[in-house]
Amino acid sequence: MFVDRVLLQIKAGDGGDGITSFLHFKGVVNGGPDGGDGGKGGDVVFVGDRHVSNLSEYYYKNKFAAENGERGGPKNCFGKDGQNLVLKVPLGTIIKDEESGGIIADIFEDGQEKTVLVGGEGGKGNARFVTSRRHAPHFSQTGEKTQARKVILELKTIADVGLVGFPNVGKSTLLSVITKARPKIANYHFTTLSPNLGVCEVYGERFIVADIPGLIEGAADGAGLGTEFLKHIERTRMLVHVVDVSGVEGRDPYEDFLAINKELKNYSPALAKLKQIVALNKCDIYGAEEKIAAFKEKIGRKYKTVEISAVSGKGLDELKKAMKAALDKLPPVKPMEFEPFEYAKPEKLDYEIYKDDDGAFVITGSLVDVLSRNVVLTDPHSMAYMHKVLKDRGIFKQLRAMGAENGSTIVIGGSEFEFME
Ligand SMILES: Nc1nc2c(ncn2[C@@H]2O[C@H](COP(=O)(O)OP(=O)(O)OP(=O)(O)O)[C@@H](O)[C@H]2O)c(=O)[nH]1
Ligand SMILES: [Mg+2]
Repeated sequence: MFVDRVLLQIKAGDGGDGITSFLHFKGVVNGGPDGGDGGKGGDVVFVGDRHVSNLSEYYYKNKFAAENGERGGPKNCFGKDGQNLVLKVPLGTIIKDEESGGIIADIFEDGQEKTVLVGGEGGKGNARFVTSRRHAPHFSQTGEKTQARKVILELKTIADVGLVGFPNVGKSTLLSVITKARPKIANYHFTTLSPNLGVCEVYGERFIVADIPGLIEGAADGAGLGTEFLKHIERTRMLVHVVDVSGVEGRDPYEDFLAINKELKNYSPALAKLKQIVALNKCDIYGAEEKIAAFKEKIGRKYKTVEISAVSGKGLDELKKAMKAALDKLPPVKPMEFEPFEYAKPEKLDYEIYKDDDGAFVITGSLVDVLSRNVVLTDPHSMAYMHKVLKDRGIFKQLRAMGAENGSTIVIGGSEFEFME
Protein backbone atom coordinates (compact mmCIF):
# COMPACT_ATOMS: atom_id res chain seq x y z
CA MET A 1 0.00 0.00 0.00
CA PHE A 2 1.26 3.45 -0.87
CA VAL A 3 0.35 6.16 1.64
CA ASP A 4 1.53 9.73 1.21
CA ARG A 5 -0.48 11.60 3.82
CA VAL A 6 -1.30 10.75 7.41
CA LEU A 7 -2.55 12.48 10.50
CA LEU A 8 -0.70 11.51 13.65
CA GLN A 9 -1.32 12.23 17.27
CA ILE A 10 1.93 12.53 19.13
CA LYS A 11 2.81 13.25 22.71
CA ALA A 12 6.11 13.75 24.45
CA GLY A 13 6.60 12.02 27.80
CA ASP A 14 5.51 13.73 31.01
CA GLY A 15 8.20 14.62 33.47
CA GLY A 16 8.43 12.29 36.47
CA ASP A 17 7.42 13.69 39.88
CA GLY A 18 10.02 14.65 42.39
CA ILE A 19 9.35 13.06 45.77
CA THR A 20 9.27 14.07 49.38
CA SER A 21 11.34 11.72 51.49
CA PHE A 22 13.59 11.79 54.55
CA LEU A 23 16.60 9.72 55.27
CA HIS A 24 15.87 6.76 57.50
CA PHE A 25 18.25 4.17 58.69
CA LYS A 26 18.99 2.31 61.84
CA GLY A 27 19.88 4.65 64.62
CA VAL A 28 18.99 7.80 62.71
CA VAL A 29 15.58 9.12 63.55
CA ASN A 30 15.42 12.44 61.80
CA GLY A 31 17.60 12.15 58.74
CA GLY A 32 17.69 15.00 56.26
CA PRO A 33 15.43 15.35 53.22
CA ASP A 34 16.52 13.00 50.48
CA GLY A 35 13.67 13.02 47.95
CA GLY A 36 15.10 12.69 44.45
CA ASP A 37 14.10 14.51 41.24
CA GLY A 38 11.80 12.97 38.68
CA GLY A 39 13.20 12.05 35.26
CA LYS A 40 12.62 14.06 32.08
CA GLY A 41 9.96 12.78 29.70
CA GLY A 42 11.07 11.45 26.30
CA ASP A 43 11.02 13.66 23.19
CA VAL A 44 9.23 12.87 19.95
CA VAL A 45 11.79 12.86 17.15
CA PHE A 46 11.30 12.29 13.43
CA VAL A 47 14.16 10.93 11.37
CA GLY A 48 14.58 10.56 7.61
CA ASP A 49 15.31 7.01 6.49
CA ARG A 50 16.07 6.26 2.86
CA HIS A 51 14.91 2.66 3.30
CA VAL A 52 11.38 3.81 4.08
CA SER A 53 9.51 4.38 0.86
CA ASN A 54 6.20 5.82 2.04
CA LEU A 55 4.03 6.50 5.08
CA SER A 56 2.07 3.22 5.11
CA GLU A 57 3.55 2.40 8.52
CA TYR A 58 1.39 5.14 10.01
CA TYR A 59 -1.82 4.27 8.25
CA TYR A 60 -3.29 2.04 10.95
CA LYS A 61 -1.28 3.00 14.00
CA ASN A 62 -1.40 6.74 14.29
CA LYS A 63 -1.15 7.55 17.97
CA PHE A 64 2.25 7.68 19.53
CA ALA A 65 3.63 8.74 22.88
CA ALA A 66 7.18 8.92 24.16
CA GLU A 67 7.94 7.38 27.54
CA ASN A 68 7.23 9.33 30.71
CA GLY A 69 10.01 10.18 33.10
CA GLU A 70 10.07 8.07 36.26
CA ARG A 71 9.40 9.35 39.75
CA GLY A 72 12.36 10.27 41.83
CA GLY A 73 13.36 7.90 44.62
CA PRO A 74 14.49 8.22 48.21
CA LYS A 75 18.20 8.57 48.96
CA ASN A 76 18.39 11.31 46.34
CA CYS A 77 17.81 8.86 43.51
CA PHE A 78 16.95 10.50 40.23
CA GLY A 79 14.01 9.03 38.35
CA LYS A 80 15.02 7.58 34.99
CA ASP A 81 14.44 9.80 31.95
CA GLY A 82 11.77 8.56 29.55
CA GLN A 83 13.06 7.23 26.25
CA ASN A 84 12.74 9.38 23.16
CA LEU A 85 10.29 8.14 20.60
CA VAL A 86 11.94 8.04 17.18
CA LEU A 87 9.63 7.84 14.18
CA LYS A 88 11.13 6.97 10.81
CA VAL A 89 9.83 8.71 7.72
CA PRO A 90 10.70 8.59 4.03
CA LEU A 91 12.84 11.34 2.55
CA GLY A 92 10.64 14.15 1.32
CA THR A 93 8.27 14.07 4.29
CA ILE A 94 6.89 17.43 5.30
CA ILE A 95 5.70 17.66 8.90
CA LYS A 96 2.95 20.17 9.63
CA ASP A 97 1.00 21.24 12.68
CA GLU A 98 -2.59 20.25 11.98
CA GLU A 99 -4.17 23.16 13.78
CA SER A 100 -2.27 26.03 12.22
CA GLY A 101 -0.98 24.33 9.06
CA GLY A 102 2.49 25.63 9.99
CA ILE A 103 5.41 23.66 8.59
CA ILE A 104 7.57 22.14 11.28
CA ALA A 105 10.13 20.38 9.11
CA ASP A 106 10.96 19.09 5.67
CA ILE A 107 12.80 15.83 6.21
CA PHE A 108 15.07 15.82 3.23
CA GLU A 109 18.15 13.79 3.99
CA ASP A 110 18.90 10.32 5.25
CA GLY A 111 19.49 10.52 8.98
CA GLN A 112 18.10 14.05 9.30
CA GLU A 113 16.47 14.43 12.70
CA LYS A 114 13.87 16.82 13.98
CA THR A 115 12.72 16.96 17.57
CA VAL A 116 9.11 18.00 17.25
CA LEU A 117 8.00 17.68 20.87
CA VAL A 118 10.17 18.04 23.94
CA GLY A 119 9.52 15.88 26.98
CA GLY A 120 8.32 17.44 30.23
CA GLU A 121 10.86 18.38 32.85
CA GLY A 122 11.13 16.22 35.91
CA GLY A 123 9.90 17.69 39.20
CA LYS A 124 12.41 18.49 41.91
CA GLY A 125 12.57 16.33 44.98
CA ASN A 126 12.31 17.87 48.45
CA ALA A 127 16.09 17.62 48.89
CA ARG A 128 16.33 20.46 46.38
CA PHE A 129 14.32 22.85 48.44
CA VAL A 130 16.63 22.89 51.42
CA THR A 131 17.87 26.35 52.36
CA SER A 132 19.71 27.66 55.38
CA ARG A 133 16.39 28.47 57.02
CA ARG A 134 14.33 25.59 55.70
CA HIS A 135 15.95 22.37 56.78
CA ALA A 136 13.14 19.94 56.23
CA PRO A 137 10.96 20.89 53.30
CA HIS A 138 7.85 18.77 53.24
CA PHE A 139 7.16 19.42 49.61
CA SER A 140 8.42 18.45 46.23
CA GLN A 141 7.55 19.37 42.67
CA THR A 142 5.41 17.32 40.33
CA GLY A 143 6.70 16.61 36.83
CA GLU A 144 5.80 18.86 33.93
CA LYS A 145 2.86 17.50 31.95
CA THR A 146 3.01 17.62 28.18
CA GLN A 147 0.23 18.13 25.71
CA ALA A 148 -0.65 15.78 22.84
CA ARG A 149 -0.43 17.39 19.41
CA LYS A 150 -1.69 16.52 15.97
CA VAL A 151 0.68 16.62 13.04
CA ILE A 152 0.19 15.92 9.36
CA LEU A 153 2.88 14.04 7.50
CA GLU A 154 2.89 14.62 3.80
CA LEU A 155 5.25 12.91 1.43
CA LYS A 156 6.50 14.89 -1.52
CA THR A 157 8.94 12.61 -3.22
CA ILE A 158 12.40 13.89 -3.91
CA ALA A 159 13.62 12.97 -7.39
CA ASP A 160 15.67 14.57 -10.15
CA VAL A 161 13.53 13.61 -13.12
CA GLY A 162 9.78 13.04 -13.31
CA LEU A 163 8.16 10.98 -16.06
CA VAL A 164 4.84 12.35 -17.23
CA GLY A 165 2.44 11.38 -19.97
CA PHE A 166 -0.90 9.84 -20.87
CA PRO A 167 -1.74 6.41 -19.46
CA ASN A 168 -0.23 3.44 -21.29
CA VAL A 169 2.40 5.42 -23.21
CA GLY A 170 5.23 3.37 -21.69
CA LYS A 171 6.43 5.42 -18.70
CA SER A 172 6.88 2.42 -16.43
CA THR A 173 8.49 0.42 -19.22
CA LEU A 174 10.96 3.28 -19.69
CA LEU A 175 11.72 3.40 -15.95
CA SER A 176 12.31 -0.36 -15.95
CA VAL A 177 14.90 -0.14 -18.73
CA ILE A 178 16.86 2.89 -17.55
CA THR A 179 16.90 1.95 -13.85
CA LYS A 180 16.74 -1.23 -11.79
CA ALA A 181 13.17 -0.46 -10.67
CA ARG A 182 10.61 -3.14 -11.51
CA PRO A 183 7.25 -1.39 -11.75
CA LYS A 184 4.18 -3.17 -13.00
CA ILE A 185 3.77 -2.88 -16.77
CA ALA A 186 0.65 -3.84 -18.70
CA ASN A 187 -1.25 -2.89 -21.76
CA TYR A 188 -4.07 -0.99 -20.13
CA HIS A 189 -4.62 2.44 -18.64
CA PHE A 190 -3.71 3.17 -15.01
CA THR A 191 -1.48 0.18 -14.53
CA THR A 192 0.63 2.30 -12.25
CA LEU A 193 -1.32 3.29 -9.15
CA SER A 194 1.39 4.91 -7.08
CA PRO A 195 4.79 6.48 -7.74
CA ASN A 196 7.84 4.33 -8.45
CA LEU A 197 11.40 5.50 -8.07
CA GLY A 198 14.53 4.25 -9.79
CA VAL A 199 18.16 5.26 -9.92
CA CYS A 200 19.60 5.91 -13.38
CA GLU A 201 23.33 5.87 -13.91
CA VAL A 202 25.09 7.76 -16.69
CA TYR A 203 28.91 8.01 -16.83
CA GLY A 204 29.09 6.89 -13.21
CA GLU A 205 26.75 9.63 -12.03
CA ARG A 206 23.40 8.78 -10.57
CA PHE A 207 20.08 10.51 -10.54
CA ILE A 208 16.63 9.53 -9.34
CA VAL A 209 13.76 9.09 -11.77
CA ALA A 210 10.13 9.07 -10.62
CA ASP A 211 7.33 7.38 -12.54
CA ILE A 212 3.84 8.46 -11.53
CA PRO A 213 0.41 7.23 -12.63
CA GLY A 214 -0.60 8.44 -16.08
CA LEU A 215 -2.38 11.77 -16.36
CA ILE A 216 -5.53 12.29 -18.30
CA GLU A 217 -7.24 15.44 -19.34
CA GLY A 218 -9.09 16.95 -16.44
CA ALA A 219 -6.82 15.21 -13.98
CA ALA A 220 -5.91 18.53 -12.43
CA ASP A 221 -9.58 18.99 -11.57
CA GLY A 222 -9.77 15.56 -10.04
CA ALA A 223 -11.03 13.61 -13.07
CA GLY A 224 -8.31 10.98 -13.06
CA LEU A 225 -5.73 9.52 -10.77
CA GLY A 226 -3.04 11.81 -11.94
CA THR A 227 -3.40 15.00 -9.95
CA GLU A 228 -3.23 13.22 -6.66
CA PHE A 229 0.28 12.18 -7.56
CA LEU A 230 1.52 15.35 -9.17
CA LYS A 231 2.90 16.44 -5.84
CA HIS A 232 5.43 13.65 -6.20
CA ILE A 233 7.01 15.34 -9.19
CA GLU A 234 6.66 18.90 -7.92
CA ARG A 235 10.13 18.76 -6.46
CA THR A 236 11.84 17.29 -9.51
CA ARG A 237 14.40 19.28 -11.43
CA MET A 238 13.08 18.36 -14.87
CA LEU A 239 10.51 16.23 -16.63
CA VAL A 240 10.67 13.63 -19.37
CA HIS A 241 7.41 13.88 -21.22
CA VAL A 242 6.66 10.45 -22.66
CA VAL A 243 4.48 10.42 -25.77
CA ASP A 244 3.16 7.37 -27.57
CA VAL A 245 4.19 8.47 -31.02
CA SER A 246 2.72 5.41 -32.75
CA GLY A 247 -0.79 6.65 -32.14
CA VAL A 248 -1.91 3.01 -31.73
CA GLU A 249 -4.64 4.10 -29.39
CA GLY A 250 -6.11 6.34 -32.03
CA ARG A 251 -5.10 9.65 -30.46
CA ASP A 252 -2.91 12.28 -32.01
CA PRO A 253 0.48 12.32 -30.21
CA TYR A 254 0.77 16.09 -30.45
CA GLU A 255 -2.69 16.62 -28.98
CA ASP A 256 -1.64 14.32 -26.14
CA PHE A 257 1.43 16.41 -25.56
CA LEU A 258 -0.56 19.64 -25.40
CA ALA A 259 -3.21 18.13 -23.16
CA ILE A 260 -0.67 16.93 -20.61
CA ASN A 261 1.07 20.30 -20.55
CA LYS A 262 -2.26 21.94 -19.93
CA GLU A 263 -2.84 19.59 -17.01
CA LEU A 264 0.53 20.43 -15.54
CA LYS A 265 -0.13 24.12 -15.85
CA ASN A 266 -3.55 23.84 -14.23
CA TYR A 267 -2.00 22.07 -11.30
CA SER A 268 0.98 24.34 -10.87
CA PRO A 269 2.53 26.91 -13.19
CA ALA A 270 5.91 26.16 -11.61
CA LEU A 271 5.59 22.51 -12.58
CA ALA A 272 4.68 23.48 -16.14
CA LYS A 273 7.79 25.65 -16.33
CA LEU A 274 10.19 22.80 -15.56
CA LYS A 275 12.50 21.81 -18.33
CA GLN A 276 11.05 19.01 -20.45
CA ILE A 277 12.66 16.52 -22.77
CA VAL A 278 10.15 14.81 -25.01
CA ALA A 279 10.59 11.06 -25.40
CA LEU A 280 8.81 9.84 -28.51
CA ASN A 281 8.16 6.26 -27.47
CA LYS A 282 7.01 3.16 -29.32
CA CYS A 283 9.09 4.10 -32.36
CA ASP A 284 9.34 0.42 -33.17
CA ILE A 285 5.68 0.18 -34.14
CA TYR A 286 4.99 0.06 -37.85
CA GLY A 287 4.00 3.43 -39.24
CA ALA A 288 5.56 5.46 -36.45
CA GLU A 289 7.97 7.28 -38.75
CA GLU A 290 5.31 9.33 -40.41
CA LYS A 291 3.85 10.32 -37.09
CA ILE A 292 7.26 11.28 -35.77
CA ALA A 293 7.83 13.62 -38.68
CA ALA A 294 4.42 15.21 -38.18
CA PHE A 295 4.99 15.57 -34.44
CA LYS A 296 8.38 17.18 -34.88
CA GLU A 297 7.04 19.66 -37.34
CA LYS A 298 4.34 20.76 -34.93
CA ILE A 299 6.49 20.97 -31.85
CA GLY A 300 9.26 22.93 -33.59
CA ARG A 301 12.55 23.56 -31.83
CA LYS A 302 11.33 24.58 -28.43
CA TYR A 303 11.82 21.14 -26.88
CA LYS A 304 14.51 18.55 -27.25
CA THR A 305 12.96 15.39 -28.63
CA VAL A 306 14.45 11.91 -28.56
CA GLU A 307 13.03 8.99 -30.49
CA ILE A 308 13.01 5.88 -28.36
CA SER A 309 11.62 2.43 -27.99
CA ALA A 310 11.51 1.29 -24.39
CA VAL A 311 10.91 -2.22 -25.73
CA SER A 312 13.70 -2.50 -28.33
CA GLY A 313 16.12 -0.20 -26.53
CA LYS A 314 16.43 2.24 -29.37
CA GLY A 315 17.45 5.76 -28.37
CA LEU A 316 17.73 4.98 -24.66
CA ASP A 317 21.40 5.92 -24.41
CA GLU A 318 20.73 9.16 -26.17
CA LEU A 319 17.84 9.91 -23.82
CA LYS A 320 19.90 9.13 -20.71
CA LYS A 321 22.71 11.36 -21.89
CA ALA A 322 20.27 14.15 -22.71
CA MET A 323 18.81 13.84 -19.20
CA LYS A 324 22.25 14.04 -17.62
CA ALA A 325 23.30 17.00 -19.77
CA ALA A 326 20.14 18.86 -18.80
CA LEU A 327 20.53 18.03 -15.10
CA ASP A 328 24.13 19.24 -15.15
CA LYS A 329 22.81 22.69 -15.93
CA LEU A 330 20.08 22.66 -13.30
CA PRO A 331 20.39 23.48 -9.60
CA PRO A 332 20.16 20.54 -7.17
CA VAL A 333 16.87 19.77 -5.45
CA LYS A 334 16.57 21.83 -2.30
CA PRO A 335 14.41 21.47 0.79
CA MET A 336 11.43 23.76 1.00
CA GLU A 337 11.91 27.26 2.24
CA PHE A 338 9.61 28.08 5.10
CA GLU A 339 9.30 29.89 8.39
CA PRO A 340 9.56 26.96 10.80
CA PHE A 341 6.67 26.41 13.16
CA GLU A 342 7.55 25.31 16.66
CA TYR A 343 5.38 24.16 19.50
CA ALA A 344 5.83 26.66 22.29
CA LYS A 345 7.01 25.38 25.63
CA PRO A 346 4.66 26.78 28.23
CA GLU A 347 6.05 30.17 29.21
CA LYS A 348 6.48 29.62 32.88
CA LEU A 349 6.47 33.05 34.28
CA ASP A 350 3.56 35.03 32.99
CA TYR A 351 0.55 35.94 35.05
CA GLU A 352 -2.51 38.10 34.95
CA ILE A 353 -4.60 39.57 37.74
CA TYR A 354 -8.23 40.47 37.46
CA LYS A 355 -10.97 41.36 39.90
CA ASP A 356 -13.98 39.08 39.79
CA ASP A 357 -17.62 39.98 40.54
CA ASP A 358 -17.23 39.26 44.24
CA GLY A 359 -14.32 41.65 44.48
CA ALA A 360 -11.76 38.86 44.81
CA PHE A 361 -8.42 39.23 43.06
CA VAL A 362 -7.85 36.29 40.75
CA ILE A 363 -4.31 35.50 39.63
CA THR A 364 -4.04 33.32 36.51
CA GLY A 365 -1.36 32.36 34.00
CA SER A 366 1.47 29.90 33.71
CA LEU A 367 3.13 31.23 36.86
CA VAL A 368 0.11 30.01 38.77
CA ASP A 369 0.39 26.59 37.08
CA VAL A 370 3.98 26.36 38.19
CA LEU A 371 3.11 27.49 41.70
CA SER A 372 0.37 24.95 42.04
CA ARG A 373 2.85 22.26 41.00
CA ASN A 374 5.21 23.40 43.73
CA VAL A 375 3.09 24.42 46.62
CA VAL A 376 1.54 22.16 49.20
CA LEU A 377 -1.16 24.18 50.92
CA THR A 378 -0.87 22.27 54.15
CA ASP A 379 2.81 22.91 54.50
CA PRO A 380 3.88 26.19 56.10
CA HIS A 381 7.28 26.18 54.40
CA SER A 382 5.65 25.62 51.09
CA MET A 383 3.24 28.48 51.72
CA ALA A 384 6.12 30.71 52.75
CA TYR A 385 7.80 29.84 49.47
CA MET A 386 4.71 30.91 47.54
CA HIS A 387 4.49 34.10 49.53
CA LYS A 388 8.06 34.90 48.62
CA VAL A 389 7.56 34.18 44.91
CA LEU A 390 4.50 36.42 44.78
CA LYS A 391 6.34 39.19 46.55
CA ASP A 392 9.53 38.86 44.49
CA ARG A 393 7.67 38.98 41.23
CA GLY A 394 5.99 42.25 42.15
CA ILE A 395 2.57 40.67 42.40
CA PHE A 396 1.89 42.10 45.84
CA LYS A 397 2.71 45.54 44.56
CA GLN A 398 0.35 45.11 41.66
CA LEU A 399 -2.39 43.83 43.95
CA ARG A 400 -2.02 46.90 46.11
CA ALA A 401 -2.17 49.10 43.04
CA MET A 402 -5.38 47.39 42.07
CA GLY A 403 -6.86 48.16 45.46
CA ALA A 404 -6.12 45.04 47.46
CA GLU A 405 -5.86 45.54 51.21
CA ASN A 406 -4.90 43.25 54.03
CA GLY A 407 -7.79 40.83 54.31
CA SER A 408 -8.84 40.99 50.65
CA THR A 409 -9.51 37.66 48.99
CA ILE A 410 -6.92 36.38 46.54
CA VAL A 411 -7.65 33.38 44.32
CA ILE A 412 -4.72 31.33 43.07
CA GLY A 413 -5.25 28.13 41.14
CA GLY A 414 -8.74 27.60 42.57
CA SER A 415 -7.73 28.16 46.22
CA GLU A 416 -8.65 31.23 48.21
CA PHE A 417 -6.24 33.10 50.43
CA GLU A 418 -6.39 36.16 52.57
CA PHE A 419 -4.11 38.94 51.42
CA MET A 420 -1.51 39.66 54.07
CA GLU A 421 1.77 41.27 53.24
N1 LIG B 1 5.71 -1.59 -29.01
C1 LIG B 1 6.04 -0.98 -27.89
N2 LIG B 1 5.29 -1.14 -26.82
C2 LIG B 1 5.65 -0.50 -25.69
C3 LIG B 1 6.78 0.34 -25.63
N3 LIG B 1 6.89 0.84 -24.39
C4 LIG B 1 5.87 0.33 -23.69
N4 LIG B 1 5.12 -0.47 -24.47
C5 LIG B 1 3.93 -1.21 -24.07
O1 LIG B 1 2.90 -0.28 -23.69
C6 LIG B 1 2.10 -0.83 -22.66
C7 LIG B 1 2.02 0.15 -21.52
O2 LIG B 1 3.28 0.28 -20.91
P1 LIG B 1 3.46 0.85 -19.44
O3 LIG B 1 4.93 1.02 -19.25
O4 LIG B 1 2.71 0.06 -18.47
O5 LIG B 1 2.79 2.25 -19.65
P2 LIG B 1 2.57 3.42 -18.57
O6 LIG B 1 2.74 4.71 -19.29
O7 LIG B 1 3.40 3.18 -17.38
O8 LIG B 1 1.03 3.21 -18.24
P3 LIG B 1 0.19 3.60 -16.93
O9 LIG B 1 0.96 3.16 -15.75
O10 LIG B 1 -1.07 2.87 -17.09
O11 LIG B 1 -0.01 5.07 -17.02
C8 LIG B 1 2.72 -2.14 -22.28
O12 LIG B 1 2.03 -3.17 -22.90
C9 LIG B 1 4.15 -2.04 -22.82
O13 LIG B 1 4.70 -3.29 -23.15
C10 LIG B 1 7.56 0.49 -26.83
O14 LIG B 1 8.58 1.18 -26.91
N5 LIG B 1 7.12 -0.19 -27.93
MG1 LIG C 1 2.91 2.85 -15.50
